[in-house]
Amino acid sequence: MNVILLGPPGAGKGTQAKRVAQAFGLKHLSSGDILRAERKAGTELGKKAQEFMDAGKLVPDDLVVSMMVAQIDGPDAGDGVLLDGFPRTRLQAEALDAKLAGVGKKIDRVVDLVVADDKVAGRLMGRRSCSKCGAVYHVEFNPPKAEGQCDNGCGELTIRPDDTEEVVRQRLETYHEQTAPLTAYYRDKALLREVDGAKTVDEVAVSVESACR
Ligand code: G5P
Ligand code: MG
Repeated sequence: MNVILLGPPGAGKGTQAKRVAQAFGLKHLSSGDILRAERKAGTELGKKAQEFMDAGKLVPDDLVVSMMVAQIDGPDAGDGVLLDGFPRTRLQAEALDAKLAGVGKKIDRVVDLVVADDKVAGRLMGRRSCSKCGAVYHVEFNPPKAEGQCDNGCGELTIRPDDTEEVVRQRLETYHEQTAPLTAYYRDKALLREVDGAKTVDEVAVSVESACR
């Protein structure tokens, strides 16, 4: 099974993707996490992506498509992939369809996490992330056991550099202009299932898992 998790910045894609991937034995592929790892490693791709990410704009399609296609095709794809943050444009969605069709596969489900802009902004301002294990927390909604420390013993939690008020505003604008239209693309293919993402993490997880079945 191959699943796409759609939704605005801060909708909970990463949080839910970790759970769903484990529940269904899927490989979790987050384009944002992969780009951040490229930046950390100082690769050419990471350097090219940096200015777009810091400005809340999309990294150019050609760079992201080749990066993601290489991962989808990897030997460890398991029972399928769970795509988080990809595709984000019509061109990326079409490139993904073409890639999967070429290897006799397809997208089986697209789950859209629906959360209003004012709510996601509050989530992003309070998000704390572990740069070592990738765990994601929120100071109020999903706090770590010890303030500022990862529950998995990795040490200090960090604030993502694109979680500032100005960049969050730009990320939301980018989402509405370029990514939200993908819901129509997948609705037309009868793949889209909408989930109310404005509840607790556990409540949303139940709805996402049932939308995947
Ligand atoms: P990313 O990394 O893909 P975004 O902006 O799409 O970034 P982000 O910020 O990672 O998405 P998320 O994964 O949807 O958000 O949300 P999350 O991290 O799980 O949760 C956010 C907060 O809410 C956390 O504090 C969490 O605890 C809390 N929370 C989560 N779920 C719930 C819930 O159910 N209830 C409650 N109450 N709270 C919850 O992309 C970053 C950049 O990389 C580039 C772009 O520049 C982009 O801006 N990029 C791409 N560019 C081009 N094409 C692509 N395909 C690209 N992918 C990435
Ligand atoms: Mg994420």
